[in-house]
Amino acid sequence: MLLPASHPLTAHATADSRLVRALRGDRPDVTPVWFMRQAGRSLPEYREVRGDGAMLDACLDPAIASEVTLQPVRRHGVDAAIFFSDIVVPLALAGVRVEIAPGRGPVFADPVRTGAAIAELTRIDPAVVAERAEPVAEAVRRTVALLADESERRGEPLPLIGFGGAPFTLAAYLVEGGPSKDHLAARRLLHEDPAGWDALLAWLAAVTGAFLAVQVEHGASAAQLFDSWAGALAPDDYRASVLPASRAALDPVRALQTADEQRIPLVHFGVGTGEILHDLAAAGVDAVGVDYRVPLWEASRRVGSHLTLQGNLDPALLFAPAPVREAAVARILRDGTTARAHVFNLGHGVPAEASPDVLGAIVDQVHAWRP
Ligand code: 1CP
Repeated sequence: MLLPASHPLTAHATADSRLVRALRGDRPDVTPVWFMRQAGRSLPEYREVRGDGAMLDACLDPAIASEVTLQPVRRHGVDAAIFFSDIVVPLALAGVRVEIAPGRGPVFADPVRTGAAIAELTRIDPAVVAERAEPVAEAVRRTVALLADESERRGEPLPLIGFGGAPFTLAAYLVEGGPSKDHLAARRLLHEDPAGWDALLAWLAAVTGAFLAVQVEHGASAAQLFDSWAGALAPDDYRASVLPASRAALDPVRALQTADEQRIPLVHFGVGTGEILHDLAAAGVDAVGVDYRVPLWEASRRVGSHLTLQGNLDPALLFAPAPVREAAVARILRDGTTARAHVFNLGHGVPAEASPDVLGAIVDQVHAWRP
């Protein structure tokens, strides 16, 4: 499908942004940097805008979602915004009963653990996600307009990153009914009812794929698939029972093309995925997000030289003395030169307790660095 000529990759020159260039394999003079979970939790201005309302209501309020998305861009000077939303938003749009419990995460009223529950869920047509996604579309449009103003002020194009949860990570919550440590309920279902599992993952792929596509159609210039908990799987199980659904989740974005025939850069990230980095790459993406457990030089060897790497400062280092943190950032920048291109990030999300000043200092250090 052809995107309108007003899409930022064409109209706002986000194709020339440091982030999009690096994701496509270029090495801009300045290494791009953004932080997973940069919006929200760690910022006092977020807590002010959010108030006491429910998290999912905030995600579906275009004024709140767009403002919160911009906050870290203004404060830290990062090279991209990531859309303020949550991986379970498309499930809520599909009519699944889900809430985000404060301090806990997504909680489902009706865990999906049996063949009957899977059959009932998958009767919902994933097309309803796109039909009900107007608040998401409007939030993206507003965000892109705010980013255009901010780009003008900074003299640097600023892309919006859209995102979605990968089918396995969504299943890890949906089958368990909420957050869990080892995602045993989902891993058990995979082996207990392989046919039901495949049906569930195919449905989740369609739902999250629709959510990703809406964000890109309305102005996101890149998209990241978060398979946060894929590291809990044995590599053979990941390849046989999960990877095909993750690839399918990205298909709706892969099918999009800008008016000047550009594809949308795709990133695939998971935690504890050292053993399956090569498989994450095989989902058909431009970049692989690496957590902090594997140094980038080793990740380059595992992924191959045809992809960009994103990562991978241990979030715990945000609390280290400045010289220790600076040495770690410098090492990651050096290790990043072993990949075809590098996008600096943390190895997982910004912890709620992180100091905003430390994030700003990291942005300055990355921007000042030259290979
Ligand atoms: O009220 C609040 O502020 C709730 C905290 C919160 C926020 C700010 C949650 C609950 N989600 C979010 C926003 C969010 N979630 C974003 C946009 C903000 C940004 O990145 O800057 C994104 C990208 C996510 C994605 C997300 N949600 C992931 C994948 C990334 C990751 O951290 O691994 C996952 C696993 C979730 C589930 C989730 N949502 C919220 C929490 C606390 C959790 C994790 C629960 C758990 O530990 O299992």
